[in-house]
Amino acid sequence: MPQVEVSFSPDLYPFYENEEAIVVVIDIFRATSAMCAAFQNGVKEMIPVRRIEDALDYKKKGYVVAAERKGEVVEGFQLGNSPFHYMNDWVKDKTIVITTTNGTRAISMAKRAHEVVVGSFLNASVLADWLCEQNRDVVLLCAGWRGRFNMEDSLFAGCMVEKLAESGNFDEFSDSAHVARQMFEMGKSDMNKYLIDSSHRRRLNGLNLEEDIKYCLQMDVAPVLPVLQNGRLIDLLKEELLP
Ligand code: 3SL
Repeated sequence: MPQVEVSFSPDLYPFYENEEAIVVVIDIFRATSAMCAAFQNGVKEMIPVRRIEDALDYKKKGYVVAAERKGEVVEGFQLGNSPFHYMNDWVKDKTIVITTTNGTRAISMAKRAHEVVVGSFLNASVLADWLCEQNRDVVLLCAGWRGRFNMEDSLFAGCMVEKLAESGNFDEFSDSAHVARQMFEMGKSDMNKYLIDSSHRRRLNGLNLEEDIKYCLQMDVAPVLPVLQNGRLIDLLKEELLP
């Protein structure tokens, strides 16, 4: 039976890299939550890029481009990293290029894996159900903050470990998975309270983004499955429904 590991930071990822595994990229505040919100609101595909320069090249070609650094929209770009930026009709059926501080870096690091999928509390159950059907090793990759551990991504990793363990489809859980699950056990009854002192939360609060935080901590409000195919994220659930 397949195994589950947690990479608590992208800088640890080389130790967990496994080309046969599915990698779940996690950036709860806010990149992967914003991506799920975008697909839930009808975005057709998203092209994650690592550098602002790459984003600028796409912008020159006429693409809609989202760019975030230090929690703020980068000057000269239309969109940033707030889930609320994607909650309007004009994003429907659009291709959106996106670069963020940590989230798109983690996606880019994982691209050699068998499959790369975006995870957040917003799509937790759909994601867990899909992972259970795949019968493959899973690496939960926390985007963290500039290479460092963060609480919110690790908490979500624990949520996934709990769901996968309860399914009975996975039998090997590494130490990293056990620790993440213990965090989720401690925090799940009130995640908002558990994360009250987390560093990125304080950073976002300083930018008056408390509403973003509350939104990102909701369970299953965006049941989508953003999967990386040929450098583009598409919603696999929507694709499967197409005739
Ligand atoms: O690091 C990232 O990719 C972002 O999610 C950071 S922020 O929430 O936009 O500050």
